[in-house]
Amino acid sequence: MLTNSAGGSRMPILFSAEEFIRLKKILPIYEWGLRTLLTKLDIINEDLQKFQNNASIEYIRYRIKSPESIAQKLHGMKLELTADNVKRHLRDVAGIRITCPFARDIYFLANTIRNIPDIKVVEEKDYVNTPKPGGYRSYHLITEVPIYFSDKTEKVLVEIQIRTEAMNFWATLEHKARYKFQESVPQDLSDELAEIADKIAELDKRMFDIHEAINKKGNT
Ligand code: 0O2
Repeated sequence: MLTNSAGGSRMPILFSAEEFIRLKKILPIYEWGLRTLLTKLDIINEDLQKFQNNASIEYIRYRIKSPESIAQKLHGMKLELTADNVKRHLRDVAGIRITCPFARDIYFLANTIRNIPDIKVVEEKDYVNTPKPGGYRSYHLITEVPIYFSDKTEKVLVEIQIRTEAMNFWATLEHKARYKFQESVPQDLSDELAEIADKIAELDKRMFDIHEAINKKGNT
């Protein structure tokens, strides 16, 4: 049972038994898409670190959305809870989050991903330059990953979020607040979160300036 901080509870949103079986059958392809893309990103990261002295990737996290969370999302989109709707309407069942030191690295990595030959970027959202009204900052790419079988090729969508450590700190706390208050975060808290989001962006910028100054002075 999911509960909120006010001590209340909400009815769990569940797939029917039949649709749950269908969902279980389509989830492995998301897992394979995730693994395919993670392997590519791991190799890119190893090359960057070992041979290019480039620390643009701090760390990579990934997850397959849980059936409960998938059901919540479809419900929020006012869609019937079916495996077909998952395939048709959800773009973040498989998700990868890359955390990097500075905002500049975000654009470098987005470009690197765009250049992976068999990965197609089907959608991009730049919430770094254009944050969401609540203050959320992150760069989102929806990628289409081919999965090769013995007799066919299938394509699966994998979402990649790229953000700085500071953006991640903010997003994690804000996500927690939205979950706790079931999307209705009290105004004082959301105002404070929005204010802190701007401060975090300023902090990111100043830390980058210091990083550049260190590099410059180190070279003189
Ligand atoms: P979880 O647990 O992270 O999987 P859209 O606004 O729909 O046009 P967007 O934002 O790309 O486009 O898509 P969506 O589906 O709203 O959000 C996709 C994911 O981005 C979310 O997944 C979050 O991880 C993250 N995200 C988007 N907006 C916010 C935000 O305002 N705050 C935080 N903390 N995260 C956000 P889920 O399904 O919410 O959750």
